Amino acid sequence: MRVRPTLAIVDGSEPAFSFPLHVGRPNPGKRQRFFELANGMFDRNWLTNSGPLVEEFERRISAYVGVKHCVSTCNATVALELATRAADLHGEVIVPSFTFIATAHALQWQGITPVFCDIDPATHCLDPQRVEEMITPRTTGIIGVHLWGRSCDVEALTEISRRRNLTLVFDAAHAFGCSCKGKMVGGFGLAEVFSFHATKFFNTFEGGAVVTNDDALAERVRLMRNFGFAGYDKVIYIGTNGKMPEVSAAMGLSGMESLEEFIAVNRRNYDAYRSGLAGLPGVEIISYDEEDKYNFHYVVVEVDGNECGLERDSLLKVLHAENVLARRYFWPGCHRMEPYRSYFPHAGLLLPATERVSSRVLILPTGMTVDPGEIDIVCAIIRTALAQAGRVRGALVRSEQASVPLEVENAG
Ligand code: T4K
Repeated sequence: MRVRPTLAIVDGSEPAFSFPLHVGRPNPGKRQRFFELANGMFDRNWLTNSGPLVEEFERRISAYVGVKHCVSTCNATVALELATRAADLHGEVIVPSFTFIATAHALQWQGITPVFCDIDPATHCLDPQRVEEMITPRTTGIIGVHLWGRSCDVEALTEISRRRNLTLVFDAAHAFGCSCKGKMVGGFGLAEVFSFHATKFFNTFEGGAVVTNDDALAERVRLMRNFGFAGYDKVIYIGTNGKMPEVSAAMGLSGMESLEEFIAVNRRNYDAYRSGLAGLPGVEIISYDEEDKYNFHYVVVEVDGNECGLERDSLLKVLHAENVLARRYFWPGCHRMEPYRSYFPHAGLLLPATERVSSRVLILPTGMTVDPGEIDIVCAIIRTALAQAGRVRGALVRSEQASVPLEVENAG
């Protein structure tokens, strides 16, 4: 196992990487295939508004996921807005706070109150027992988030939503290509929403989709996505512009051809991190159940400062100094961001697991642009930092005293 003799933050040595190692680097698919598809688009001179590439992309996604309908969109945030609006969610909707801010914003944007619910610290997803406690007469729905591609407790949430007459929707932004108890994510609840943003393991530049087995919901989402048009000059619904353009579908169709390769590389990288960090007390990489399919898009590590000698944020500073741009997704939780922080200043009292987990989680770089040799170096940095925890803490105190603002202080 590789060891790093020095650390940039302690010894002032050169960073381990001369280039930034990002989380969320886009995965390049087959470039030639993309250009072929894009050329066809120019030949047809049909760029958006349900062109043949978008239609083919939607067919391919529905078949892959095993759902009746895929309605592609310009991004997942708009897809969430469309799905929740078409599902007639209103009043209060229960969501985790430990998610990307878009989950909450998609509701608030429509005047729906996101009610933040705590997570199960073992899964990082909604804790069904806590969900039950957050239901009020104003509650109309639940949005579960399959965080990191690990599915929510779908069974328990489905049971609660049926018993309490609530609509269940899933934010599956992280979970394209993942399964839950053998069934692909996409077919649960009334609808699920995928993100195909550039930073996702499979991307359409920007993009998303609402997938559902409900014919009426799919029809409403389709209408809403295109201003409510039901034909030339005929508007029958309130709508917006949520369409995916042809060029995004071209990217998606070419990416589909490399999907299994993307997943295999992510899996290889995950395994490399797992063995590189094995045996480090207080640094635990989240695990995936061998019985299901995962995309391994996020390499998520939980840092217990008491056990390993360095708090998560100190380790983050060490890594950033080495040009390893790890991220603190989704610190500090939606409830501690505006406008929710002002609306619900005491929400944190009901979110102890969210507060604890979000202060410990670190996301490490992976994807097609990261190889096991680089992962070996990242793991070596972490090992050295923990072995020299006292020196790292000293260096950080000195840098704070000298008021050298570290980039990470302003992050999040
Ligand atoms: N629900 C959940 C649970 C989500 O996680 C998300 C999005 C959504 C809903 C909404 O989906 P979309 O509406 O976006 O389809 C990024 C993504 O922008 C966001 O899509 C994603 N989740 C979130 C987890 O990550 P940021 O604020 O971290 O993005 P940014 O600009 O800092 O980029 C991350 C890193 O990626 C950078 O360090 C550099 C690298 N990068 C990024 C881009 C765009 C590249 O190397 N190349 C690129 O082209 O949110």
